[in-house]
Amino acid sequence: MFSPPESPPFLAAALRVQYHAAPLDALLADARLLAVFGFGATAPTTHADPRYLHVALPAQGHAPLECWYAEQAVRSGREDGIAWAEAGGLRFGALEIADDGDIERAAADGYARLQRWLAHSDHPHPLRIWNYLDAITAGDGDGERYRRFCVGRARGIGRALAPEELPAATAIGQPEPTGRFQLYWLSSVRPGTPLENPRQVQAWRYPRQYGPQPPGFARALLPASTPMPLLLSGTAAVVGHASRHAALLDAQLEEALANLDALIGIARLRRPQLPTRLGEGSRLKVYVRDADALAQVDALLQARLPQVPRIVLHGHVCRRELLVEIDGSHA
Ligand code: 3EB
Repeated sequence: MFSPPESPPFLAAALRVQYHAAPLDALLADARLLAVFGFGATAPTTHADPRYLHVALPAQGHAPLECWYAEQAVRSGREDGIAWAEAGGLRFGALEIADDGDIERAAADGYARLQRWLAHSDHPHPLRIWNYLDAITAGDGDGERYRRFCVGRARGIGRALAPEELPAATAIGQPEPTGRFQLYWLSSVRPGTPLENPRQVQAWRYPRQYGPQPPGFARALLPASTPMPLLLSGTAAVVGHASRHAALLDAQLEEALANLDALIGIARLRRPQLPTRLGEGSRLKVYVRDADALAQVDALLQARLPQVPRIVLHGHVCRRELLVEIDGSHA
C-alpha cells in the first residue's frame, strides 16, 4: 500500500541573531549557523568557511561574535568572489572591493555585482545591507567620500529603486584605513515591507544640501515571515533631515533611541506581536565616532537598556557632527 505523497510543511523563514563569546570553530560546527561576524583586532581576520566575515571596526572590550541562525541546515560556498550561505528562504552574501581612493567607482562595482547576484538568485530580495568604507567623511562638499559612495551605489544599482524595494541599511566608516569597501547583505525569497520613521524625512528624499544623490535605504524593514525580527537601519540623531544635538553624545544617543522607538511603533501597526520596547529580544550594534567615548556609550546603554545585548564598535558616522549611530534587530 502506498500512502499519498505529503506536501512539505510550509516553513516560514526565521532568523535568530545571537551574540556569543564562544570560539569561532565551535560556532561554525552548528549546521544551522547562517553567518557569523567577528569585530576588531581580537577576532580572526579570515576563515576558510564562507559563513565567517571579519569586520575591522574596533570593538569596546572583547566583543562577542554575532551569529545568525536559521532553522534548517545551511548550504554555503564562494562564487565569483562572493561568499554565500543559505537556508530556509534566507541567503547571506558578502563581497569586498579594493578601494584605491575612488569610492564612487568601488561602490558602483560592488553594487553592480550585488545586483547581478540578486538577479540570478532564487533569493532576489535584499532585506538588509551593510556598507563599511574607509574615510567616510574625508573630502569636502559634493566631493566628500560618503556623497561619492551614494552616487556610486545608485550608479551600480543602475535604476531608481521604488520605495517598496528599499532595503534597510547601514553605512559606516572605518576609523583606520583598510583599503577596501566591504559589502554584505541578507536576502530572501520573499520581499519584505520597508518602513519609514515619522520623525524623519525619508532618506531618499533628503534635500540637495546633503549631496547630489540621496541615499537609497529604508529606515527599517519588516520581513514577510512573522518569526523574523524587525531589521533596523543605521539610526542616528537625525530629526526631519537635520542632525540634532551637535557635540552632545548623550543627547544624540537618546535621540537615536527615540528614533528606534518610533520605528518599533510603526512596525507594531503591522505586526502587533512585536514587543513594544527594545528589550531582551532586541540586538543592537552601536557605532561610536570617538575611540575615547566607547566606554561612556557602553555605560550609558548598560544603564538605559541593561537587558538589550549590544556590541559597541568604533566607527565613523557619515555626517561629521554625528557621534553615534545604532543598528540592530528587534523580536
Ligand atoms: C542618516 O540617518 C544616517 O547610506 O546606507 C544610515 C543608514 C545612514 C544607512 C546609507 C546612511 C545609510 O542619514 C546615515
